[in-house]
Amino acid sequence: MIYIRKAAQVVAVSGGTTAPKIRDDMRELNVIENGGVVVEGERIVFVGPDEEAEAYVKANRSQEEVTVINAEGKTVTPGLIDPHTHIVFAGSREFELGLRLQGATYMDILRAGGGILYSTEQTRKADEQQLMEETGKRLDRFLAHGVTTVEAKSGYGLRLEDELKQLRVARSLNRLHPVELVSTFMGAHAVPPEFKEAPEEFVRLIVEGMIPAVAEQGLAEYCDVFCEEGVFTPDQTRDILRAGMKFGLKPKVHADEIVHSGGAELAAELEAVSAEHLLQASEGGIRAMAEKGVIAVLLPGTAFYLMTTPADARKMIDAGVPVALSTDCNPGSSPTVSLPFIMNLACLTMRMTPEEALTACTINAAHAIGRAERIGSIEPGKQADIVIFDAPNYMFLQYHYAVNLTDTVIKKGIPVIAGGESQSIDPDAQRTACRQSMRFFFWP
Ligand code: IZC
Ligand code: ZN
Repeated sequence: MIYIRKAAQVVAVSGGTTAPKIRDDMRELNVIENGGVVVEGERIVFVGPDEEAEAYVKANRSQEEVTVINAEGKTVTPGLIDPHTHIVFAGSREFELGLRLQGATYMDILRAGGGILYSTEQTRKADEQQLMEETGKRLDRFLAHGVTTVEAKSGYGLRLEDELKQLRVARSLNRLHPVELVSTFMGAHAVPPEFKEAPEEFVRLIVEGMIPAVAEQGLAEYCDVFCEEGVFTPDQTRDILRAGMKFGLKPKVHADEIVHSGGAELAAELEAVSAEHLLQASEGGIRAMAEKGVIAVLLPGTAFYLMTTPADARKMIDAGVPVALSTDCNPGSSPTVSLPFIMNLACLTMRMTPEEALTACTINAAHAIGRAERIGSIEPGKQADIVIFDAPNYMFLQYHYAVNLTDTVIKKGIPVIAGGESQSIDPDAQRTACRQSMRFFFWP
């Protein structure tokens, strides 16, 4: 049993398990001042005022069996959830920053064979071991920033064997690393050079070859498409996502990021789980998303890094669209793992309130990856994914920018980071070769 005692605030973010929070409900965090949380095994069993938590502990266990975590002066939140990442890749693209500073756009670089296509070359060359090591390091850093679950998209293979390789790496890391991964097949991330003159052929390969193989091997839950001018058209996106749906892969769309192409409307038409980016989404698209309950996954870090204007979060929230936030962690347009920094940006560049930002990184993000029954809030019965921040209240997270205030992280009832340091829970579990270069690989 773990007893988190005397927290300055326990921010439960409760009340959003059955449906994502929208409008004013996004500001309802259900904060308990001087709160306590009790965890038994993998589950949260009590949350409330600290005196009641203490009474619960006394009534249910003898003192010796209880690990007490003193949270005086600190703030307890649900583990942060990142519902949109491209973390399984090899190599890096730091040289693109210089090109962009000289005036090249993200799309110029992609059209010239760089960008996603450069990362594809690197990822195709890498074996699973190398991808495990590079991705594992990123997961360590996510965890150190209070992120306990991430979605992970494929899309740097762009041919069957390498798409499967990326998805297998995500599956292995999900088993080995404390951070939980939720996989999305994104073979439609770019058209690879070998299909440059025949993009329709590539779409056919995705529909007839890749989707059935991914589904048959149970390697993904979602299917995503980069629906963008010069990448995949709305018609191609529709064909790919419909094919995915036939095989049980739930649809997501990279929509209206660089130009308006009707991605938000298409997401609504398909009743997609989420539409992501949405910088150029139309009013009609936003209304349609609200009607169909499509979650907007907004990525203000990408707008910041590409030096563009972010999505109109206020318009979406006012229209009743459920909003979630994400890093978009990827080697080109958003090389970061700091979801707390994304909350800063959400407030400062999109005028979301601190309350909305936290909701967007917890329960609404859980809905965007189909995990809201289990994670995203601190409520009895939910999995104990909990972060303690060195902050006297939740507003500190949005106020202190680009500072990592993560103090303690509990994943599935196990403290994996304490006092900002990683904890080796199971020293015996050092066997697998990939663990050697990683700080965390102890998952029992
Ligand atoms: O590698 O550039 N936008 N896909 C769509 C990305 C960014 C990832 C990348
Ligand atoms: Zn993306």
